[in-house]
Amino acid sequence: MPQYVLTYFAVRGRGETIRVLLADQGQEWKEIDVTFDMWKKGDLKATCVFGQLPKFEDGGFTLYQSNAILRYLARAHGLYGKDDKQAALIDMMNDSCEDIRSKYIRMIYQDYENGKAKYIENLPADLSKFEKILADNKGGFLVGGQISFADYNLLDLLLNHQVLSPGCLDSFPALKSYVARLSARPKIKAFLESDAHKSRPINGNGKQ
Ligand code: GTS
Repeated sequence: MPQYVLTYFAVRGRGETIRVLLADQGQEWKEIDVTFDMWKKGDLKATCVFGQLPKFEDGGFTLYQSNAILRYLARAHGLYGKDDKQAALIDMMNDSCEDIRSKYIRMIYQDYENGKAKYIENLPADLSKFEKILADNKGGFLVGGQISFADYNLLDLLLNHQVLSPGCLDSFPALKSYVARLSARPKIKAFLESDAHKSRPINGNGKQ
């Protein structure tokens, strides 16, 4: 039985970057899908340090907060750059991914009907920053020449945004080829084609 266990709702949500990272690193993990009915009972919530999921276990060690989980896995699997300066830059990239993810989640859960069009209109302002970063880095990743946890985060975000607004990368060639290249990594490709990925909706309210 794998010692990694991810407990989360049966959605991609904040769990999917963790899943893509684990898949690409050839790791096995167990999923515990929490239904909204189970969650509403409150027993599990009461045991979660911040009352939220995802929860991640590595043997007897338990972690919450999706970005802390990513960082933990990054340290374990060499996904945190080659030195402290690269690690700091990777943190910076991941924090910017988190800024976009927070905005996206707010729109999806609180303002989809009224806010979607405006959100899409404003999207190029955020995407253009990452376009420049990737166009400037000949290493092919956000930082340096090897994949980091921030790359998995950006990939998941870009895939979700291509569902939200299918042409959103058309004027960003570096982002477009980055998504194609990362999605074609054999283990990521297999994961993206799996039922484990396809059967989970992106978000818990069915909006995408
Ligand atoms: N900062 C946290 C993280 O990154 O893990 C946010 C976690 C969070 O918002 N979890 C939501 C939750 O547990 C689910 S989701 O937004 O990730 O889909 N909601 C249920 C609740 O009772 O708050």
